[in-house]
Amino acid sequence: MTHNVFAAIQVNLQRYADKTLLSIPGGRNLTGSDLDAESAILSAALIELGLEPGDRVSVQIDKGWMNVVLYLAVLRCGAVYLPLNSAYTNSEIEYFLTDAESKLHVCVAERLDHVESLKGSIPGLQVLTLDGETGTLVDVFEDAKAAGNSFTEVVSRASDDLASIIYTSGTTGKPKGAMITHSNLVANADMLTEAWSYSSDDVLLHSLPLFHVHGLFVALNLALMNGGPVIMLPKFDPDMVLEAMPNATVMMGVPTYYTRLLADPRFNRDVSGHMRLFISGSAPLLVETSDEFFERTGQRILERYGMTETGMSCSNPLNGDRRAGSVGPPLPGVEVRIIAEDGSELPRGEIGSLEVKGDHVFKGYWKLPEKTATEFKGDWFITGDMATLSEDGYVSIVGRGKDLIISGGLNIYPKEIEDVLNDQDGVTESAVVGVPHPDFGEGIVAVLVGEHELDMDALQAICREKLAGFKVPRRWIQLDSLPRNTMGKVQKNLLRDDYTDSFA
Ligand code: MLC
Ligand code: AMP
Repeated sequence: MTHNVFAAIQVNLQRYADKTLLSIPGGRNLTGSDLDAESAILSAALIELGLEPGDRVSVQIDKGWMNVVLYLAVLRCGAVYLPLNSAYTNSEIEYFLTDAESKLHVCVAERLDHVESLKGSIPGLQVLTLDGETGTLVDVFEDAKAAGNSFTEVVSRASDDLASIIYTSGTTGKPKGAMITHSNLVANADMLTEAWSYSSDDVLLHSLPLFHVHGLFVALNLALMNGGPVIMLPKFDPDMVLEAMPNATVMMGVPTYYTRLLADPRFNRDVSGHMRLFISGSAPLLVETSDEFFERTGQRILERYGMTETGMSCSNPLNGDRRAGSVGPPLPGVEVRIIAEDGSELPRGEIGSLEVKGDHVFKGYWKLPEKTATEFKGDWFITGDMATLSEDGYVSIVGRGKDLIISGGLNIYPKEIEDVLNDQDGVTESAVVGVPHPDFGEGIVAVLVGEHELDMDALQAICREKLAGFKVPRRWIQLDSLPRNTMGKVQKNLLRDDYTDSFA
């Protein structure tokens, strides 16, 4: 028996062969049979290019049907899918491709020259573009189709073989590749199917990016593994979302999506009344947002909790008490515990470090066995989140043990920005903090100490060159010194307090 997650998806592509499972408003509609057949053709093309099971295929492209077919084709031929945020800069991309030893990179035409220049240092790297004049992914697909090439099989995979690597940054400032196995993905989709009673009758309004766990594994995998249609929008845009909503039954999003919808007077019970489920995650959903949503629509957003390394771990119940400010009980098959600083398990109600265990927990960090070892205690994974567990088993995330900013559902590790700033002439030291932001949840403030008066515009330009746009601080402060405690550690909490109104 194969554990390839594609095999679990394919059952439904074949069961719903004539049903439209992927529709792009204004674009293509693909049935189950189209997705099965087209992923077979593209798989054949990938195999023809020399891809072997276990090879990494890195992907930095725009969202669309071809992205979905590529994802399925990579899984089908046993390769490892490595999605990359389209906002990542060339220098960020260089790190990911080199570290992952990517064998094939698929990008947009404007990135081609840069990726071609990496070929000398990444053995065997091949590059295809999504768009452009020649040598595109579409050409490769069309050539295989014209030649009648189709890989109709599914490469057998063991349960702990890798399906995907997704890079997450870390407190060291250096991104780590989370190794996600085929059985992780199947386990997580099964848990969510059960918890949310997801079925082939659900129509998913998909406006999340396809390059993170939320849009790819929680949203797309869950729908496809149930034979449920997906209405796929290129991005979150209130106009498009409101237009598509009448044809959908389930929506998933980060809290910013819901605050933006609430800011639109057209979003009311008439538009939302037929929806079965609104789900939020990736960042804390404010109680005010949850309550305002309830008042406006009569529905309580279902908040769930997870991370790249684990997929989803907790969810508020479908039926029962959806508690604002809590992420709900652990999903079926997931165990959670709250641990004190001394390593002991804390009683209910006390705040400690959240650890999780289950078949959804990833295999470890790519090429970082020591780092992996420090993040696990046996089978228990240390999430880095601070949480409480109520008497009746609800988890509430109350803070972060890790120095992390979450902006619009995207993780930003201050250390990565501080490293760039500290490298610049005249910068003595820096501290980057997240403070409340009405749209993104948190916004980034950079606090610097300099040898002289610093040119903040120049520093911002350097950040733009080296870091994805969403990581660039939006407020810049210069101080004579950073506040430190008696141990010499920078007191970021004081900086957060001082600049808390930066985006008010
Ligand atoms: C874009 N920008 C952001 C940003 N997104 N700034 C801060 N935070 C963000 N999240 C900046 C860009 O750099 C640009 O600025 C400007 O905003 C406009 O860019 P845009 O792309 O047009 O923005 P917009 O379409 O409004 O995107 C905002 C967003 C998007 C919230 C819709 O970021 C989004 O879809 N976020 C979801 C991310 C996600 O999928 N997270 C799940 C991770 S998985 P400039 O100045 O550069 O031009 C995970 C596990 C789990 O966490 O539990 O799910
Ligand atoms: P990522 O590394 O992008 O997968 O982000 C995972 C992190 O997002 C978690 O460790 C949490 O800090 C945060 N997160 C995800 N969902 C929630 C939620 N519902 N509430 C609070 N934080 C969340």
